Parts: sequence; C-alpha cells; structure tokens
Amino acid sequence: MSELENPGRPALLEMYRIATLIKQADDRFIALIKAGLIASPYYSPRGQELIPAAVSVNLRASDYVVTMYRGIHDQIGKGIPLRPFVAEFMGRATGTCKGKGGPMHITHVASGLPVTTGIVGAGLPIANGLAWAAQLKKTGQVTVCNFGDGATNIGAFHEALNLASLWKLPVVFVCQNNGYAEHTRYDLGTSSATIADRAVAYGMTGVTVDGNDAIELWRAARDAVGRARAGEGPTLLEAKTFRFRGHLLGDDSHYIPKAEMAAAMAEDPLPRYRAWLVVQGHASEAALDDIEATNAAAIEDAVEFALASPFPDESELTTDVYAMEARA
Ligand SMILES: Cc1ncc(C[n+]2csc(CCOP(=O)(O)OP(=O)(O)O)c2C)c(N)n1
Repeated sequence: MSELENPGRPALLEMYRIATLIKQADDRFIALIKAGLIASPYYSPRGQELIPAAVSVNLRASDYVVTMYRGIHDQIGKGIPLRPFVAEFMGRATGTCKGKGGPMHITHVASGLPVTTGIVGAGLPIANGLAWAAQLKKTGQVTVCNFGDGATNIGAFHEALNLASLWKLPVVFVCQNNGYAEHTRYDLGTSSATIADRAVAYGMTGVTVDGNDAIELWRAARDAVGRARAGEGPTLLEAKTFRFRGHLLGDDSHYIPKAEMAAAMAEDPLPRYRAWLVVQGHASEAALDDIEATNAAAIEDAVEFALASPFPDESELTTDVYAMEARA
C-alpha cells in the first residue's frame, strides 16, 4: 500500500465499509443462486471491490455512475439502498425497476445510477450524454463510467472518448482492467500495452494505477473527478485488477494459468487493505469486525425483504416498457 498522501481516517474507513459490503453481498448472492433462490447468470466483481470504494468516496450523491452486468460493486459503491437493490436482483415487484430489469439493468436514478447495461461498451456514449446534460445545465455533476478492458476494443469506446475530450465533458472513464475479456487474455485481444495509452490519441489524461492499492486508487480518482468538476475535461483511469471468480458464475477459469491465478489470489485487495489499516493505526481489528457485522445485518435485512416480496404481476408485463406509454 502506498504511503503517500492519504484521504484521512473517515474516508479510509468508508472505503473499507464499501469494499467489504460488496464482498459480503457477492458471497450472499452466490449462496442464494446456489440454493436456487435467484435464477440469473451472475458476474461476480470479487477482487475488484476497492475500485468503486475509492471512486465513490470522491463523488457527491448527485453525481452519476454508469455500469454494466459486472456491476454490483459499482452500484453498492454509489449507495443504492440495499432493500430495493436486492429485490431487483431477485426480480421482485419491490425492486428498483419493479422486478422487470433484473441484475442486467439495475437502475436507481435517485442514487445516481441511471444506467446498467449488458451490451459491452454501450455505457460510454450514454455517460457522455449524462455529462453533456450536466455541462449544459451547469449542475456541477460528474459522471463516472465503468467498463472492462474488452470494452476498449468496441467502436463506441473510441467515439465516446473523442467526443468527451473535444467537448471537455465532465466524465471519468474507469477501465477496470481484470486482464481478461470473457475468456480472452488481454494481450491476445488488445494492441496497446496499457489501456491508459489509448487516451493519448484523444488528447486526454490517461492514468494506470494498481487496482489493489486503495490509496493509489483514491488519489487518482480524486484528481480525475476534480478535473472533471473544474471543467478541465475527461480522464481515462485504468485500474489493473483481477476477477477471482471467472467471467460468470460456473466458469472454472481453465484458460487462466494456475500460477497467475495463485499470484492474483495472494494479492487479494481486501485482506491487504485490512492489514494496512490496522498496522498504520487507522482502525483496530474489533472496529473492522464491527463494520462487517453491520454490513451482514443490512444484507440479511434486504434479503429477507426481497424474499418476502411478490414477483411482478402478469398484468404489469408491458407497463413501463414502451415510450408511448411512458409519455401518456
Ligand atoms: C457488444 C457485445 N459484444 C459481446 C458481448 C458478449 N460479452 C459479454 S461480456 C464480454 C466480455 C467483456 O469483457 P470486459 O469488457 O473486459 O469486461 P469484464 O467482463 O472482464 O469485466 C463479452 C464479449 C456483449 N455483451 N456485448
């Protein structure tokens, strides 16, 4: 963990709270899927928790976050309320989209989460739209757009970066580079040595950081959000990380060399961050245990709420689906 300027104790502990809440929710969701209580493909963000934790402590409630199918970490990081969030994940009528969006389309505008998309790279032009609206309305809002390394080979990525740079849009493009796009290793699908290198072509700041280092992440996010907020335009922030549970649940990661997997596991960001907080005197083991116990209680409350909630009624099938109806 880097020893440079750090965010101070409240933000350090808030990052721990968010990162562990993500890990605990991920463990719980997997248990529920295995128990047959959730019927959905599941894309675990395990290993990537520190990224949204460090980004979100630099955001305001009114800022936007755009994410994708591997997105529960970004959604929890932005502060989506757990009850409607888990209910949506389980397809219940009390969910953020009345149970009709499901895990691929978690949307909660009040928390600043207007878009979750299953289409790789599709979030970037949408993030530009949100950022452009904020720029025109002079609201001071910043939009953070999360995606993987594979998304940077999609045309929309390049179009979005070009426009965002040209118009100095208040957007931070966060590439969570976990080394694989589905089953394709980074260097078999991507021509540039780093994702941040790609920023050069668009005249914007590009930064690569260790996605396992909370302080390095926090500092890079603070600078990028600050630039966007000050009207200095977008940043491409690449956080190098690793996904511990394969592309989606059930993937045995056979395409990842065993030594690479073992090395990544040894760098698990959460125990590293916990140990650092204790050694540096920012928190006691007991204080960190308390944070995790509070998280566990909040998750259980949300799961119970969701399980007790009904599925949407068949009569609701086309409600909120068509634009004409939404206008009526
Ligand atoms: C436009 C499009 N092409 C292909 C897919 C199928 N697909 C789903 S996830 C994925 C891999 C994306 O990898 P990356 O962007 O690195 O994100 P990660 O899953 O590693 O977080 C692909 C190819 C898709 N959903 N959308």
